[in-house]
Amino acid sequence: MAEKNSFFESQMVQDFNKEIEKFHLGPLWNAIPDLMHKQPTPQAQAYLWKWDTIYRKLMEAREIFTPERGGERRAIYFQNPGLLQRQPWGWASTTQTLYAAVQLILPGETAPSHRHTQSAMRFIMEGKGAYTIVDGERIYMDEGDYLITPGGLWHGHRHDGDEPMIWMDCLDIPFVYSTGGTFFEGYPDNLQQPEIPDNYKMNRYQGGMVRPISDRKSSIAPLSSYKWNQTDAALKGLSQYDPDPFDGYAVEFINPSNGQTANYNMAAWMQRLPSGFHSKAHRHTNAVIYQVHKGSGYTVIDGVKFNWSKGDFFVVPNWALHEHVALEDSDLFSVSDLPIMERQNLQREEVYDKNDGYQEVKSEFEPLLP
Ligand code: GTQ
Repeated sequence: MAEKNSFFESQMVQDFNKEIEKFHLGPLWNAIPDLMHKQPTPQAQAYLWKWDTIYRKLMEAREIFTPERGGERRAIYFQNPGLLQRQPWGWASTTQTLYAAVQLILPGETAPSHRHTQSAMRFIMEGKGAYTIVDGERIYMDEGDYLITPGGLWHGHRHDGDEPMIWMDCLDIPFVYSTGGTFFEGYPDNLQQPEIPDNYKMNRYQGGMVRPISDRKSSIAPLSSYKWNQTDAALKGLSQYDPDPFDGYAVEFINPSNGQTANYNMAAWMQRLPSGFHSKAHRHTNAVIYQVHKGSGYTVIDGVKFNWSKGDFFVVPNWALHEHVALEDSDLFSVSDLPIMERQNLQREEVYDKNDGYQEVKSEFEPLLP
């Protein structure tokens, strides 16, 4: 090996590497260890943002930025510190493939309609009275609701209620960016007006497990909003029995016409961890962004303890060992790039088999506070 290294470091090889660079050519012998490491080494890091910090900054943004002034949404996104250095275009995403943000809309505000090739989802954290209009359907949003905005559909938001509303956005922005497939278009006339009855899609799917016969071949999910009371009912039913050893009681938001994930590139889950639950550790290729909807506890990620409580966001990067511990009854919302990994045949999973399946905690993450 020493011989090999000295060969690569020899003047002859180094000079040649430099020489071909002038012609925009690159030597594979230099690149391969970085390009093809033995297992995933994502630049995205395990990280956690405290709700206190997020909330404080949203309240500051409230004074500084308005959708009227900026013609855009008041959203603050999560910049993974590991990706900051990497992105030459000056912004960092939350994981390698996904972008997540919190969005604040105040009574009387309008977020103008637009459409883009990226797919979006929203998870409603606080407030009521705002609606989104997606592809001409007005959908009212309440706490705990999960909504999808498939790529290419017009969407804008409006708040006619009387208290601030905050939700989580997640989009496949970095993934679409890396493919070069980005298109974006503003709606010509501020907010697209409803073109079909309010809550039309939800009304067509009241039965839950039956689909209208016209939807046998739907590819875009024919349901746009997944109400909290149904998610909660599903979790209550599930939690009468044994939990999944890694994820507790967990359900996935699906496209009811074909059983696939509701959003083409993003899998969204709600998982319920009863007080005292301690999952076994495992790792998988897909990276996950968590939002603590309820409760408190901690997650051990590659030996580091991340304490979480209601409102916090945290990232489990690709291939990082992780296990969850609930200190009170907790609900974790999460979104991941599982469908991307599965479709590319990149998904792998590995159970941690040492120490009864629990990691040794080596240190504790120190979150940045406002
Ligand atoms: O609300 O439509 O955080 O288009 C990023 C892009 C939110 C939205 C984001 C978007 C939106």
